[in-house]
Amino acid sequence: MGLMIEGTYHAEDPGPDTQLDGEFQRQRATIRNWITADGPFTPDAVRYHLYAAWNCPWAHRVLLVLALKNLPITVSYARPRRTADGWIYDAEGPFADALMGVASLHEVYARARPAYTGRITVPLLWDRETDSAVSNESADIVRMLARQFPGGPELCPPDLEEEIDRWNALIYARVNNGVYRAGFARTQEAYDTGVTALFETLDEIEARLATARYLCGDRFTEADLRLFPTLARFDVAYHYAFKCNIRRIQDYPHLWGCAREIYAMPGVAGTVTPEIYKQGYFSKSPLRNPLGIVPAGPVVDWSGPHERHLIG
Ligand SMILES: N[C@@H](CCC(=O)N[C@@H](CS)C(=O)NCC(=O)O)C(=O)O
Repeated sequence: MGLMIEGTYHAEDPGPDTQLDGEFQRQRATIRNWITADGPFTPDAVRYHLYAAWNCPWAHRVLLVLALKNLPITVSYARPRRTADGWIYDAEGPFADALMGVASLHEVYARARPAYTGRITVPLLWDRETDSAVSNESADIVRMLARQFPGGPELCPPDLEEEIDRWNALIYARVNNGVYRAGFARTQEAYDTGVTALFETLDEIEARLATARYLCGDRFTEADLRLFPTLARFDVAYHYAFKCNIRRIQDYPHLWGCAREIYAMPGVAGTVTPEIYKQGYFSKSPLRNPLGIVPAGPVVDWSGPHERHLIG
């Protein structure tokens, strides 16, 4: 995987963005348009196409919204293992790009922004009508789809917005991105900081979910949705590949119950792909897994009663 500089793709791997103190810092997304009733990007689902990857947790947030709201937005899934060309597509099959037929995602970025500088990331929401990119920031995409399209649970009710944003900020920094802070750390200190914050926050969420059915009370919201992709990958991937191994999610009764309740919601199971998570997270990486060998286990059983209706 490489980097695009002023519209030209450079295949050299810049590695994860790491500060001098060895701590991982995720780059900010720069394509930040919104879908609004007055346009130019109007809430008409058939206009849009999503560039995603099954293993990417940020793309997973968006896939969850599409599933829960049953939105007819089409999706191209990149191959789970990135190459020197970054996220790539086959000519046909489940990892083909049916919209443009590109071989790699950087071609789509070049079409969207001929002078683009930055990383080539999924998710990327594309508008067929104007032949342009709407957004490559999953937090924005989730919020705009939640707010601008009808159907499914009300993910961000105005009266809970402040509380949702509070949970989102905490969970993004210490859990969603927290696993990467542990996994991509280049010093013992940076790892210790990341892993400690991660498990402190999981403990805090566990305590919350012991007395409330969902993070914000009795309604399932965007905050729970954004927690889910990390829970879904944790025991099969982060626990091993990112050394997030103080506990597993299955060791937390309430977090695990919450994960299974969300898994059982309509359409969600179809977005969870543990074998692909392993392919992605155990890709060949000079720092973390030089031989690229994918472990056989563990098997995580998502079935079984979650009993979350008994809480709160
Ligand atoms: N801010 C972005 C982050 C997306 C992101 O970092 N995606 C990763 C995959 S999990 C990616 O495509 N990385 C490619 C790279 O950094 O070169 C979002 O949340 O939408």
